[in-house]
Amino acid sequence: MRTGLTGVLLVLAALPAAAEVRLENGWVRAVPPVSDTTAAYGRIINDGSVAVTVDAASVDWAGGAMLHTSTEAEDGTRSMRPLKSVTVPAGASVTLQSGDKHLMFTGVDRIPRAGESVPVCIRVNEERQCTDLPVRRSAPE
Ligand SMILES: [Cu+2]
Repeated sequence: MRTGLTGVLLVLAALPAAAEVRLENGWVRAVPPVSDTTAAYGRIINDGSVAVTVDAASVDWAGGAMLHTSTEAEDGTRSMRPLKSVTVPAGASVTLQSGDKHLMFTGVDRIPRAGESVPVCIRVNEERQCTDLPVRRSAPE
């Protein structure tokens, strides 16, 4: 019995655990209520020993959630485009920030207000990971 349990624990330990991935300083931007899109930012940290891929996002308070990146053309105009995935190497991090990679939410039914917190899920190595993020007007210091 005891040996069996140890075996199971060893197998679990060998899996690339999504729990080793965390979002530091995550936040959702508070936007005017006339808007129906907003974005989330933060630093995805991979404390594990294998690279992880984030390839989807989902929330229950918006029609769409996706990974986006923002690029600046030579004439200074900015545009956003969907990103298929973001890979975070083992022991490294990727920062989602304004003007760069971010989580984009479209078709938001009710724009979350500053001071609230809303659940945001990302798919890390095929596994959904959810966390409550604070809604703020600007990035945390
Ligand atoms: Cu975007």
